[in-house]
Amino acid sequence: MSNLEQTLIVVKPDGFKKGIVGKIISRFEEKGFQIMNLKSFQFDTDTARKFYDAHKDKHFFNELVSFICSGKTVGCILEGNNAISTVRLMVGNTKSTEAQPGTIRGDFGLGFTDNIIHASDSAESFIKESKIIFN
Ligand code: FUP
Repeated sequence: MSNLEQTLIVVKPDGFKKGIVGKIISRFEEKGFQIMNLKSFQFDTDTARKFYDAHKDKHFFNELVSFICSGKTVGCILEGNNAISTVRLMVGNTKSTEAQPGTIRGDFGLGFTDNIIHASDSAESFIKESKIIFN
């Protein structure tokens, strides 16, 4: 049984600066996901605060907002079977140092706030986040 879903990924400024946008998106294509929308852009503070609204009361909120605004990013809507949970598996643990080799965070970085990629964690997050990025 297939469970067709869409999800959003954002390659963060560290991933963009490293020049691995193509490699990251390739992994999702090779897995079988289709690219439904793709956009290169830079967050402004207001948009970033909305995007990370779920974390607004956390001690790391300002650092998170300032990091995501620090350079260009690429947003991408992916579609495929179980997209939300499968893409999260491919992304790996939030702390890159603890992310399994073979995952994107496990293979491409060592950071925590600067952990290469964001991926929606639920259907509700996907709707909210994709509206913010793709209007
Ligand atoms: P994830 O869903 O894996 O991206 O992680 P979370 O939603 O838990 O966290 C959102 C972002 O906040 C992550 F990219 C990492 C960052 N973060 C910090 O910078 N410090 C913390 O203590 C926790 C999370």
